[in-house]
Amino acid sequence: MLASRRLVALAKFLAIIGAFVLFLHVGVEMYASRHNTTGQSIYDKWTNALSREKAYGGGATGENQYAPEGTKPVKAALVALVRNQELYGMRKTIRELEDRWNHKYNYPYILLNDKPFSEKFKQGIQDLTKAKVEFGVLEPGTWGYPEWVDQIKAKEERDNANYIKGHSESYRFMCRFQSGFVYKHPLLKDLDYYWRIEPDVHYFCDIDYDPFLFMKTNGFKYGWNIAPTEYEPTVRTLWNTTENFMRENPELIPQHNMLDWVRRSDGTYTKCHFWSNFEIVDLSFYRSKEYEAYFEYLDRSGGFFYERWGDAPIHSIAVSMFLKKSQVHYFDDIGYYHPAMAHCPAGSKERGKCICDPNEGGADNFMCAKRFRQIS
Ligand SMILES: Nc1nc2c(ncn2[C@@H]2O[C@H](COP(=O)(O)OP(=O)(O)O)[C@@H](O)[C@H]2O)c(=O)[nH]1
Ligand SMILES: [Mg+2]
Repeated sequence: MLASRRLVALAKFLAIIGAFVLFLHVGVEMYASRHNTTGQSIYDKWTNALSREKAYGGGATGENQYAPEGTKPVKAALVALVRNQELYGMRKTIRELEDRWNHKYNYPYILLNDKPFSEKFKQGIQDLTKAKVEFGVLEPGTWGYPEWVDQIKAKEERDNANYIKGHSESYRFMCRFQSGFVYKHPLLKDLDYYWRIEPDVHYFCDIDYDPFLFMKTNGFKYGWNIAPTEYEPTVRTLWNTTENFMRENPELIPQHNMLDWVRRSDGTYTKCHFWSNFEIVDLSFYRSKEYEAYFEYLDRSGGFFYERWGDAPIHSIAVSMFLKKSQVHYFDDIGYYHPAMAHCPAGSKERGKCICDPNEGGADNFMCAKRFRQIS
């Protein structure tokens, strides 16, 4: 009798424990789905990840299509303009990019310099990767002043400039090169896409797919990651010059464009720009007659030297004039840092094993990122 009472008590105790465990499990599930910032269920995320793996080359390890020596699914490369003295900054960038992504994909690197690379630099980079690395010197005429620029006036601007890099002549050569010449360099002539990289940047998350193939498959022309506003004193007449260009070349501006991103309803310039130290681009965009005409027009005006026009606002205004929003992709899943600003993807713990704190990666909340999401 006593034994059977004890048995009943034990059964009740076990039932209570069982109910408690069940309750706890349901609670955890609810909490997890409520705190899933991507708004997807765990199942959705899993199936999306799987289909993305297949469509964009994820899980490519060991497949020939990404063998170091072989041709890749996309004619593409990681491209940097860099100086010999930036070897260790460049090594940091490439080490991280290899660890986070390229050890599986083996896309080649193309490094360019206005001076010949030292043997130490070349060896120091090639040691980091089994992918092909090519080193190139810039073509004559692509670094320096065009003949029509008044160099005395340019020097006056540098001497009086009160903004970051305002005193630098080489910085202006760099911005002009990145705006109108990098994609014409002979080492890039067979490329369809490039991913621009720089020394001393960070990639916070694993990237488990091929962004080049992703661009190609979706017909994207321009991919970006951080979008700040430009500092006014560096672009004092850029918008006026652009308005003149549009007025004089209306046939080059398609009706479906993205101008609302850079132009307010009252016609003024938002100064929104894609931070071009990270950009993944279908190079046919830069090689188009529209882009070329715009670059020529700006270059003729001398604003690279009489002000300090950056390649970022120029690329960005060109994107806004000539592309549709559906051709422009926000790589908000790529965690990225360039000195001064960072983007940490939402849901960074679950996605891509990021090492950044999404609460600190404020770039997603920048006015220009929001404006991009709002425009159609
Ligand atoms: N070869 C070479 N590369 C340069 C020169 N100036 C800048 N760069 C490169 O151009 C890119 C942008 O320059 P950076 O100083 O990072 O400009 P910021 O990102 O606007 O602050 C980096 O990859 C630099 O290594 C230069 O005079 N020569
Ligand atoms: Mg930089």
